[in-house]
Amino acid sequence: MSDIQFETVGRAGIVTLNRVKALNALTEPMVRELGEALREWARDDRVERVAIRAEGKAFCAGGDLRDIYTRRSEAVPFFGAEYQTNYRLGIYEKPVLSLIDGVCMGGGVGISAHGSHRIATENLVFAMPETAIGLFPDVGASHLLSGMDGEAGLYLGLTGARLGRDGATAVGFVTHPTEAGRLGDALDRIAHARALEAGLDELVVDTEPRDAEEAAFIDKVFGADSVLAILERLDDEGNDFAAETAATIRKMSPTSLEVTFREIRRAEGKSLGECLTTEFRILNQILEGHDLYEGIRAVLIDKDRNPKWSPATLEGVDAEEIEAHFRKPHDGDLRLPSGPAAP
Ligand code: QUE
Repeated sequence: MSDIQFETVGRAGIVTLNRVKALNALTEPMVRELGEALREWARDDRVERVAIRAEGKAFCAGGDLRDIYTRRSEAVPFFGAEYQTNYRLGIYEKPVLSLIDGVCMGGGVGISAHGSHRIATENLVFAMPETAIGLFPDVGASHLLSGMDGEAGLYLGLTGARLGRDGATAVGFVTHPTEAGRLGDALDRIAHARALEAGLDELVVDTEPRDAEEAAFIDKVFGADSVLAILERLDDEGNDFAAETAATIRKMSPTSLEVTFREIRRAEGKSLGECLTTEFRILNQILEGHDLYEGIRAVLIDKDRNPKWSPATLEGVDAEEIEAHFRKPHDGDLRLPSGPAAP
C-alpha cells in the first residue's frame, strides 16, 4: 500500500497517512503527492472540503529525518517541497480539516496547523521538539508559535514541551477538541453534512483551561531578551517547574536555541509565506552545520540520546554565525505557489 492515500467521499477529498511503522513520518514523495492532490482538488467543484487523517496510533511524528541523515544532498529539495505544501494548505480556499488521534509533532504540525480546523482527541500529543535534534521549529511553526498568547510559543519552541488535547486547545492549536470514539462521526459529517460548522460543533467536548499560574510564570520568564537571560531567570526561581524547564533547555542544541529564539521573536506579525521563507533560509544554513546530523544520530540512529553539540554551550555560540542563518541562500529563496491551484 502507498504511504499516503487519496480518495473522494461525498463532498470531501480525504487524505490518509499510511506509513504506520514510521509513525507516519513524512517522506518527500508524501509531501509532493499531498501538494499535487490539493492542487487538483482546488479546481474540482465536487470537492468542497479536504480531510487529513492517519492510520495507526500516530497522526504524524514529523519528517523522515533518517533519510536526511543518509542522503544529505537530498535535504534541501525535501524541505523545500514540504514547506511549499505547508504554504498551499495555508492559502487553501476550501476548509482543510485534520483529524488528529495521537502524536502530532514537527511535520505533522506543518500539515495540520495551517488548515482551517484541527479536530483532536484525548490521544493527542502535540510538540515542536526540533531543538533536541539540532533543527528548529519549521514547517510554518514560527507563524503558529509567534501568534500564541504571551510567551507560550517561545516556551514550546525552545523546550519542545508536549501538550495534550486540552493544553493544545488552550494555546489555539486544536480548534475542535473531541473524543476518539467520535472521530468516525466527524469524518462522516465532513464527507456528507451540508452544514459543516454546526455538525462539527456538536462533537466538541469541554476541556480544562491552561493553569493560569503556570502561564503567567512562562510569560514572565520567557519574556527575557535572550536564551541566557531566560535560563538566568529560571535558575533564580528555584521551583520544580523552573528547574525542570532549565534542565530541558540545557540539553538542547545551543545553536538551535539561539536560532529558534530569534526566529520566533522575528515572526511576530509576519505572514505564513514570510515565515516559511525565513525558515527556508535558516534551514539552508542548518544543513551546512554540525548539530542536525549529530542530533539525528543521537536520537534516531544510534539512540544513545547523548548528542555532542558544537559549539557545546550557549556562551560558545557566535552571534554573527547565528545572524548568518537569516540571510538569503546562495541557491535562492523558497519558491511559493501563487495560489491554491498554482503549479
Ligand atoms: C525531535 C524531532 C523529531 C523526532 C524526535 C525529536 C522529528 C522527527 C522524528 C521522527 C520520528 C519517527 C520517525 C522518523 C522521524 O523524531 O522531527 O523518521 O520514524 O521527524 O526528538 O524534531
